[in-house]
Amino acid sequence: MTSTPAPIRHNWTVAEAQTLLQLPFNDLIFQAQQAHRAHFDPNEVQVSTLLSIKTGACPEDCKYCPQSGHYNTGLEKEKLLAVQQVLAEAQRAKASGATRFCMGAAWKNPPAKDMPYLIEMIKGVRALGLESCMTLGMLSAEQAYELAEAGLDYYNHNLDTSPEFYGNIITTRTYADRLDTLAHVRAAGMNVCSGGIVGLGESARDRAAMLVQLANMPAHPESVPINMLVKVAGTPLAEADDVDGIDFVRTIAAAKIMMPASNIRLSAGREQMSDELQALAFLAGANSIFLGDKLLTTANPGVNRDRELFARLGINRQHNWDDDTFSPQRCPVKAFYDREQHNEQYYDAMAGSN
Ligand code: SAM
Ligand code: DTB
Ligand code: SF4
Repeated sequence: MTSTPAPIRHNWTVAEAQTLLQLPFNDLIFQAQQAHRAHFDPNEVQVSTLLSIKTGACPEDCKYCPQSGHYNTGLEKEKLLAVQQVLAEAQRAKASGATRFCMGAAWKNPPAKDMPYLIEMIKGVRALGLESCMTLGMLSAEQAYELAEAGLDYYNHNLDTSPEFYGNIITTRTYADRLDTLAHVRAAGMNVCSGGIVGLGESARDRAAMLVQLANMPAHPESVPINMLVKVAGTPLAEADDVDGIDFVRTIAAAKIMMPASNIRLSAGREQMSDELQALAFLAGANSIFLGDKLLTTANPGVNRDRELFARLGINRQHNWDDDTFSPQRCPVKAFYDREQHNEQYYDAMAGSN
């Protein structure tokens, strides 16, 4: 923490957010990085792993989603996974370096008959020493309390886009429904994870308006996923225009300036991004990712690519530096250090004062 935090605001206007998005890029990134450093270690990135615990045949019609039963995406449907199967995946995620395990289900809302299994999953994940997160669709106030009571740390429920553009993307559940679920999650005492998607065909004003909705909540979501649309064949958005990478990074930077104490997650879409674009997103204040070769149903960069990227950027060095996966080929800086340590001409300035 190197700079004094600006006060946390809950009174952003859409015009202000639009102004942020239009700043000269260098000014925007500098402001975002300053906001970030006031609250976080700039070289630390939180790592979560996702698992789809119930896949496909969703009654909702979200136009971006491969799991909606309204579109034919060729996805293999799966009923709710057995608790032991979920916990085996959680164990694997922990071994790969994740600290949070996020379980997603393609439901309108969780069926009452499945609540006991969900509760067992939460308890099992926490017993492994992982934070727990779920995204199960809409929740009633009672369901939110039941999940919180079981120990659920985070609930993810995205606003996805602006209130004005929302009806172009989803017709089976309203914006107000989403805000209600988020209020139930907050009232039950869980951490809120809520963000949206860039690339749905929305305007810059819509991106600004979505960020204002998130930033003007009585408390900012602790976690704000910013997804880049993953275009899936069979969905109505399969042929959507590509998102400009710089505009995507601008959205992350504005989110960070408006919600400086929140973790901004560089979420879906990383598989299609260059390492350089991801590095810019981290510079803009993104400090959380999903690790593992799959998101819910689509591809994510593998663990090795991410470890290599983290090594190149010096991210989470203290967690991973001694890991075997940092081979000399993958991490030239470490290779140089290892080699030069045995060279008597080499002076290691980091090693101390003598
Ligand atoms: N069914 C639950 C719900 O909608 O609340 C939880 C799972 S849903 C897949 C979680 C979020 O993933 C969505 O709100 C959306 O923001 C994101 N998402 C889904 N499909 C996506 C895609 N193709 N590209 C980017 N993000 C996507
Ligand atoms: C979020 O905002 N993104 C994640 C998580 N929350 C649940 C999901 C991304 C899903 C991408 C499409 C898929 O893999 O099915
Ligand atoms: Fe269902 Fe969630 Fe996909 Fe919408 S985003 S179709 S609610 S799984």
